[in-house]
Amino acid sequence: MEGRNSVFFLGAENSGKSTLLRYLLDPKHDPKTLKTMPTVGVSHFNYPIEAEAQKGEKRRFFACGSGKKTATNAGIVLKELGGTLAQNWTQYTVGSKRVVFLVDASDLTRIAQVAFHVNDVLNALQCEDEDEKADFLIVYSKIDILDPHQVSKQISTIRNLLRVDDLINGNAHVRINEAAVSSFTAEGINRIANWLMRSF
Ligand SMILES: Nc1nc2c(ncn2[C@@H]2O[C@H](COP(=O)(O)OP(=O)(O)OP(=O)(O)O)[C@@H](O)[C@H]2O)c(=O)[nH]1
Ligand SMILES: [Mg+2]
Repeated sequence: MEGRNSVFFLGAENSGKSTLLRYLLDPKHDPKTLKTMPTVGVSHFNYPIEAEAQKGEKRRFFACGSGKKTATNAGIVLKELGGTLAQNWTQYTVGSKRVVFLVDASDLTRIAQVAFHVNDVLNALQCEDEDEKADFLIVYSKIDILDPHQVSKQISTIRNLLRVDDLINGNAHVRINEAAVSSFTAEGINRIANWLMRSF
């Protein structure tokens, strides 16, 4: 099975995956000055979650599936699948248990395509153990581009177009969470870091 301690980051081209990952890995870096190139294929990043965990509550890693939970000391691997790979995302994520899906909140032009891929990826998520759920985090990215007064309205529009409430109700095998984020202002970034810790 594809990476027990791995999390896939997906989203259309330009949705902000590489920028978010760089920020999560090194918050000292100013994302505004960071130049990213479109990701070709898959990028792997090691996330030092143990160090994070030591700051707060103690966490351990558990492998999902075998019925018996196993602690491991390994960190987690964050894997970005470039937007150009969209047609093949599920070949990578099938059977995986953790996905972060970025939706550019400032760009509704590709929302129909995004909705298609969200459904596709959700259907491919599963856990070997029927009692365990997979985790899927929808990230509404680049909220700094929006007028602050319009953020919740825009997110509500995107939620309706993606039918997020139906997805939550219709996918009993997946725990779906949401976060509105800007990698430029760091707004919402903690939600992602906390989700990463919680989902292991
Ligand atoms: N304003 C703003 N721009 C952002 C944010 N995150 C990323 N960007 C910009 O969006 C562009 C694309 O960002 P990337 O992180 O490379 O996008 P990606 O999703 O990795 O794209 P692919 O690898 O091609 O699939 C870059 O110019 C970033 O600087 C954000 O939170 N706010
Ligand atoms: Mg990228």
